[in-house]
Amino acid sequence: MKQAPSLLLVAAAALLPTMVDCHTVFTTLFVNEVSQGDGTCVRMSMDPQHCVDPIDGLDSDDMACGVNGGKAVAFTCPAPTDGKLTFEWRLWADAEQPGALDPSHKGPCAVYAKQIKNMTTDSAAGPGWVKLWDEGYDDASGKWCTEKVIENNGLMSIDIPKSLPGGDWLFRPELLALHNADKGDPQFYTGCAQVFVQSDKTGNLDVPSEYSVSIPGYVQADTPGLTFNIYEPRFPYPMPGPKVYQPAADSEMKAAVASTSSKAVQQTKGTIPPEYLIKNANWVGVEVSSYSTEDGCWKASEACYDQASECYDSAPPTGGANCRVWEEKCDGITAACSAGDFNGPPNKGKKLQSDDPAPPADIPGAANTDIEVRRRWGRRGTSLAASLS
Ligand SMILES: [Cu+2]
Repeated sequence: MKQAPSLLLVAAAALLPTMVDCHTVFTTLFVNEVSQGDGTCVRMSMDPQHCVDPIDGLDSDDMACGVNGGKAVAFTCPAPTDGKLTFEWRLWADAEQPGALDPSHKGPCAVYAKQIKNMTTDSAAGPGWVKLWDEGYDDASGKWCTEKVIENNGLMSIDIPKSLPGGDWLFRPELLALHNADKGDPQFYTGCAQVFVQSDKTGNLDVPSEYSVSIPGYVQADTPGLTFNIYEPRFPYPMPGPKVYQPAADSEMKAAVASTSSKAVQQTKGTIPPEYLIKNANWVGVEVSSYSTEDGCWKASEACYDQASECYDSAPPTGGANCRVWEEKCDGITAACSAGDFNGPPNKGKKLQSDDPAPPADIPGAANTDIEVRRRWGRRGTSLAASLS
């Protein structure tokens, strides 16, 4: 009888890592190495239990920007043309535990982008996606792209191509885990960042059809890169999706973008109010109205808690830590009202948050900067090796 419980414990312990360590979620955008804050300008699944799960179904609209990715978040982060975007992947959305991705999850990565006319009404799913960068298996280092992402503490960076017209864009980092691909279960992880590209170029990006795809629809269950057996690999790895969009090498695409106006297009929607006291993902707390009566005091207290509710309601799985900080401010107003201090609010206009949280680790350089070199000499290393042999 002594052995039975311990065997059960061993079995339970063996199950735990696959349940907990398994998946990943894109949580945080950095612009020129500055964190925009967890969840800020990021479309991610709002379900804390399942936000790290892979996309369910290659033909699902969730392939575009993940679960809940069809709905815009309130904020769109500005980024200069030619700026660097960095995407952070986490095993735990709220970083309760460290880690980006389980080492078993080997496979390629990519970043796609789509020009958006209206961030709140345009569909993320559908045509108009271009691939800005991808990487599969690197012969030189013997590493899959996902292994490099793990080494970079979940961070991957790209430069915004200079030729992209200014305005609203969705940037879509993608990881494809192939550990079960040989069993018909390729696992896609994605999400989207809402970015306003500050450029003096205007107009539509009108790329040749070979570069532009629909998501979902750009991969199928029998796409070679999705059935690839990483345990008995036959390289080169066939990268799924369209060719990478390489503006510098394709003059006809540059011509497709009008360069008429002399100054950058101004962002009018999705801006983060500069006067905010604290930010949590896509919510900001702004100071309550000043008051000098008992009635005004209680109204301010209520208005403050209303903002707290909005904060919690809008908080993605990265958490509501700053909602709690805001709630403490409301508690302060309430305490003052109870104590008969009807002139407020206390600490009027005081910032409750330092500007930007520090990055979790050194931010890697943009992965698409050497794309022109790779294109000339063999994009995935393997073709260079083949041409030399
Ligand atoms: Cu997984």
